[in-house]
Amino acid sequence: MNNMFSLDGKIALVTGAAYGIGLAIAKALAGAGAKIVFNCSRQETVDRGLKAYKELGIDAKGYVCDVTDEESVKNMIADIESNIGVIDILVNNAGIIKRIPMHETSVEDFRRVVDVDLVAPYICAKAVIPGMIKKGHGKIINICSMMSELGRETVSAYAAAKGGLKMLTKNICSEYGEYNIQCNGIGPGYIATEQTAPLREIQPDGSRHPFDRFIISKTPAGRWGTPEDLEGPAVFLASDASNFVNGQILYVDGGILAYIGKQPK
Ligand code: NAP
Ligand code: GCO
Repeated sequence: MNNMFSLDGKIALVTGAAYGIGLAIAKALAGAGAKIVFNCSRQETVDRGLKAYKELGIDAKGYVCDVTDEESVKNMIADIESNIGVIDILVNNAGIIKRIPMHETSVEDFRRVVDVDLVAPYICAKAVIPGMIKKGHGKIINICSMMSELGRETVSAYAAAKGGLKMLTKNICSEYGEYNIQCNGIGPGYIATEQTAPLREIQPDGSRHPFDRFIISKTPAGRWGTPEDLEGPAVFLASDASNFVNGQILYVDGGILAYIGKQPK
């Protein structure tokens, strides 16, 4: 039974995996046997990641590479292929968010979010697919969001990108399923990471942030998720256990998307 979740001998590239969700996913893939490669756009973040992997006893290789820069991504993939091996698993995790009312968002800011959260997963998938086709199999996991399904004030670019990423996932499945490549998404709910820290800040009077209380009331599990909540789903989607699962988004949200919300008292 355990064997179907084994990633022994597999090579996994997890983008933006220095901390938070990416680090937890990479840690889980390493625990199942995979060799971990990750990248961030800045050296200081790569160094932070290398320190975290060392503390976890994981021998990971880190690259400085901006995922929106196609040349840089191609060079990184070529280097991985010649020095480590052909990538079996790509996790498109690197992402950014800008919380600005849409009518005040500059076109530059909107484009940057779409570039990192949607165009970059296309660039990275495009770069690994030829190797996966030659190897005869591949797993691509796109980190989507609640905003792949829902909107809310101030996150128009992020919602547009993550909604697009859901459809890119289905299209990669449609185009490359015949090559034994499975492309699925993970849609994390509200996860306690640095990206969401401003939404959980304790108020000057010591009370919880209104958004924090709002999310807990919207989540049947009654809590924020943790990066570790994503570990099992990631191993499942990276392993042979999911070989006939393709084009799906697995929402790991404590039930948010299933729930209409509490009735007012
Ligand atoms: P995060 O703060 O969004 O971390 C992002 C990581 O991506 C950092 O290591 C960052 O390093 C890297 N990165 C950003 N832009 C990059 C670029 N252009 N090229 C390469 N690397 C880049 O962490 P997180 O909260 O764990 O989120 C991870 C993913 O999950 C994101 O896609 C996010 O949208 C998604 N997500 C998060 C939540 C949540 O509640 N936290 C929920 C759903 C989905 P550098 O700054 O050095 O580049
Ligand atoms: C926000 C949040 C979200 C989450 C996540 C939800 O401001 O609403 O940052 O977008 O990070 O993606 O799944």
